[in-house]
Amino acid sequence: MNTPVYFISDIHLKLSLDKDEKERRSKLYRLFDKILDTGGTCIFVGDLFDFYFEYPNIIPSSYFDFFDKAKMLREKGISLYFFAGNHDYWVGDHIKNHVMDKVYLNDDQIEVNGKKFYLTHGDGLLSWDHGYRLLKRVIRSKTFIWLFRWLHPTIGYRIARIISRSGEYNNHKEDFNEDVRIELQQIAKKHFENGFDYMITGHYHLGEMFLINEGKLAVLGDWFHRPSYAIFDGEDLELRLWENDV
Ligand SMILES: [Mn+2]
Repeated sequence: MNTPVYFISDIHLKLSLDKDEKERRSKLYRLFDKILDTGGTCIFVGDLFDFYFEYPNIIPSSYFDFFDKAKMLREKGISLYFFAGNHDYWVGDHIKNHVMDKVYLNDDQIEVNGKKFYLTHGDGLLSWDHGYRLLKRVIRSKTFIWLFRWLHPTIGYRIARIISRSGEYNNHKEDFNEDVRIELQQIAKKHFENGFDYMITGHYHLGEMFLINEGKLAVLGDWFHRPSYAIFDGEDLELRLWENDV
């Protein structure tokens, strides 16, 4: 895998292209310009799209500019990897065969320059998330997907617009975030004991990095307030704010 490796998550590209959305996208595309300069690899760690469900033979039009940019990156030798999130698990042939170099539907590991990364979008990870884990099993099941395919796309995407509004901001209370930090660090510690150097997760929209023993846990931020990303330059992992860097 070529370095530097960029890790970005929770961009939540919207289905409606209003003024705010265009501005958010232009920020992302300015980061893509930077990636074109440095070369390397770009890994999307879930919730790239606010909603993505691919019906056979149909591509959501709101994401066309992104698909163009992705194509340009790949033509210039940047590899794109995609880990599915809870908003965009339902990718199909278009994403798998035409947009990304590789798609991961589950947590996975990668190794770059001898460093081992544990990668996960992070949904359903926390010990108290029992209800969500059950829901996750259902909405990712073959039966659910089969049924959803039979909904007319107009209806399917209308439902999605309503449901996916929830993922917009990290408006959790600070004591909730503190519980999340503690638990994620415990999970990361176990991975580090098992030989991983880094753990990278999205979903919690924190934009924070934690040093745990010899390992680093990056809890990526979202792209609503203060866009950020993590970068592995071949030797070490760092969290960067978009505004300081582009
Ligand atoms: Mn998520």
